[in-house]
Amino acid sequence: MRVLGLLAALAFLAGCIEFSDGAVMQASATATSRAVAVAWGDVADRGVADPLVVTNDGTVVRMTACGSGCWQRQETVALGASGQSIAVGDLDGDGVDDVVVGTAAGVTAFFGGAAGPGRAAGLVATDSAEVIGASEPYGDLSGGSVSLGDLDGDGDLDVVVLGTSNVYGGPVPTLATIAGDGAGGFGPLTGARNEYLSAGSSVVPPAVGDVDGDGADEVLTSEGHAALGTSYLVVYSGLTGAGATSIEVGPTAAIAVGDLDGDGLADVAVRSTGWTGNPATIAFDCSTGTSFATCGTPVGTDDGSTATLAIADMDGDGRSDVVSLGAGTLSVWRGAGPSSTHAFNAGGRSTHAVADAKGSFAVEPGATLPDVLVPLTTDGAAVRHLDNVTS
Ligand SMILES: [Ca+2]
Ligand SMILES: [Ca+2]
Ligand SMILES: [Ca+2]
Ligand SMILES: [Ca+2]
Repeated sequence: MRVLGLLAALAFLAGCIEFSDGAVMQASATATSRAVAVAWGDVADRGVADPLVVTNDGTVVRMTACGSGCWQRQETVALGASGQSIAVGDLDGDGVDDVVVGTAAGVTAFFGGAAGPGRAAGLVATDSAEVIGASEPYGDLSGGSVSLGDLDGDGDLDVVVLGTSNVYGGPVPTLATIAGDGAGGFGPLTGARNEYLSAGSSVVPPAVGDVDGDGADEVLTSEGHAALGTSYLVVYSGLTGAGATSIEVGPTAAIAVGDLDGDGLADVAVRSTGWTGNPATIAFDCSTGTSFATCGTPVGTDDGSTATLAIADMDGDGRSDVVSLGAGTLSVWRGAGPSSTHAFNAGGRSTHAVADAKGSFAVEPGATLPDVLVPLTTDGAAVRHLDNVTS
């Protein structure tokens, strides 16, 4: 029995996270339309997270499965400007997913719902609210990146925007934080972090998580000036907006937040595009509550310069895994779990080629074996569905 158990354990550890290529979904009938951002959300209160695709020609499209692996356009909402980013969460407290969409002209929330009197199911243009408008800190802030988290710890989701402002002969990278009131309204955040980042900054989309366990989320950014040739992971307090430089992470980076070591505190995976003479690397840094400590070394590195990152449990074993997309390859570093306090041991790297990948992706929420959506560079706002067939 003991031998069989050991063999079973070895087989488990040696296993890969496997994907099968699902259908390519076309979010637009227009050939020149391109998918620029994707997410999953149960915005129609169906009990199923549907793919949501943001397009460069100003739409957000909800796709639904139509059998035998096909996908159909269920609804299309006009944004009024080129789409750039999307985040999903319940913003009005009705238990149904809502979305925040960033465009070249601003940031708007669309509230999800089932079909009802005078209202279609899902996202509808009339059931929406401007997130940053009149109260916008810096004029015409675009929504290049949007994230949701509870920055002030009051239980309601707040909004983090990394966009651009047309000031000082801009565009200038600008970080802004906006309070959600839990009822679909938005306003100034106590302790807001609103600032221009230096022109020429290398900035990546912020991640949001509670790294110190105080019940309020922090905002984690990677910032650096081209002249420095490097970047720093900066952690901003959601409560006060105060920033602290934590880790030098190399030139430009992608960051993801999640609990790598199982202690309940949000940890961070950071991807650098390469120090001088060195290849691109991913580093795992685990929160100790007051600082970060290196907590594992990934086996192998991807080789893309446009990689994005996520932390999610991809094989349903209850341990966080790290997902990266770069140079047409989706990589998953399977978390083997903590071996000691603040240690994340990657259990090996699984890879899956994704032809024509554009560089971002979205992991299905709530699934034991989450599927992945990858925007493609091809016609008709194409998005590849990757079916998680890990066994
Ligand atoms: Ca809602
Ligand atoms: Ca809040
Ligand atoms: Ca916190
Ligand atoms: Ca896992």
